Amino acid sequence: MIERTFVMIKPDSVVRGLIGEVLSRLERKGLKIVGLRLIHMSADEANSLYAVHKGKPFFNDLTAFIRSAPVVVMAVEGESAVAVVRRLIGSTDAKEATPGTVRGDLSCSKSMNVIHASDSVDNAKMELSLFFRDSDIIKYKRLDESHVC
Ligand code: FUP
Repeated sequence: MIERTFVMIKPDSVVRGLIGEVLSRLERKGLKIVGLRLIHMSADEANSLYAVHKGKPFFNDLTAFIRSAPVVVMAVEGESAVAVVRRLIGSTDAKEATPGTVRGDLSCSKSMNVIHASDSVDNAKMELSLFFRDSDIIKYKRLDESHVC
């Protein structure tokens, strides 16, 4: 089943010059970028994106970090895209993330962990709606679509 998920390249990756590296990993996996913007997240957007963590000890640091530099927000499509991207990015604490994953290869931090991706189809819908209107999503065919999944 083709799914659409929300992916964000976090401020640490942007200021480390890793946008291309992270995008490339998604593209090479066969995932299709159907929405893409470089933004400075507003306080309201940060609070909404991380609403599930409100009240936790790391919430204020998390929202401050996510607004400390630009982020790249993306809509990403592919076969079982939600689970595929989650496996590709690795576990939250990058120290423990499996080598070969984005976090496992590019970070050692639990907070500055390079990338965010939705953990369910429902959360993907909600997170995408914070940053993209339906009309922002671009439909096109990748030439390798019949070969990668
Ligand atoms: P993930 O889905 O892997 O991004 O992880 P969570 O939704 O559990 O956490 C969201 C973000 O909160 C993480 F990417 C980093 C931050 N966080 C901390 O800074 N400390 C924690 O103990 C847990 C999460």
